[in-house]
Amino acid sequence: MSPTITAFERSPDRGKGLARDMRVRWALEEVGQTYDVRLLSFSEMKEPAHRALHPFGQIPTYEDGDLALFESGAIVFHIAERHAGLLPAEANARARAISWMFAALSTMEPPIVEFGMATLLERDKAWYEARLPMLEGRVRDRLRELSNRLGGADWLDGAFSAGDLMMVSVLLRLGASGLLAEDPNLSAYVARGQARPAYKRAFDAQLAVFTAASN
Ligand code: GTB
Repeated sequence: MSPTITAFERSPDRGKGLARDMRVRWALEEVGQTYDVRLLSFSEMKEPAHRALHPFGQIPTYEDGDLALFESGAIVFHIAERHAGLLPAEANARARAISWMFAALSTMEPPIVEFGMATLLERDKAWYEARLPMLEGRVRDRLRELSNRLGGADWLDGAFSAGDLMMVSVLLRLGASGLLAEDPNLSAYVARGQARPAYKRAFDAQLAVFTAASN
């Protein structure tokens, strides 16, 4: 049986692939695992039936037989552990790839989300203009450090891994800001991720949901 994930019935990003079901879809596509999607409205996400799966009433979740998971990082890690293709077999290389997953989620994503939320929700606040350079600076610092480590390599540590999948997913959130475009090396890294056939299949699938909901 295929696992079932949850996603927005109508994603606020209008199908740009920025909601966190996208990284789970991408991981499933990379390993060749078919999946079902249960679409949820914002109110359904807060109902007890969904909160039983996700304590914070969010997407994505993942159900496979007796197993129910929440948190996109835990879900992608689970998929990568259960299937070949997203984590190296050699123990040390595998541990390093997992480090990159954590780096994406706990070092890169927080300043990127904080910056994004400020530009979305705080533009009319008195403190916005004063706070923005600090938020941008934090993101730029991390991007520069990441870019230095990537250097001229295609991927963060050898072959493409779940670490790259997560890192590219997180960096994509900067798309509209122009901050990613300031770094051609990282822009090319993200473009390599987006060029993967599995990424394209996942992107098309989530876009089809938004398009259907808009018709
Ligand atoms: N840490 C959790 C994870 O990684 O799974 C975070 C999950 C999360 O934030 N889910 C969001 C959600 O369910 C959707 S992805 N929000 C509804 C709620 O909290 O009530 C976040 C998201 C939403 C919209 C855009 N966008 O429009 O660009 C991008 C990302």
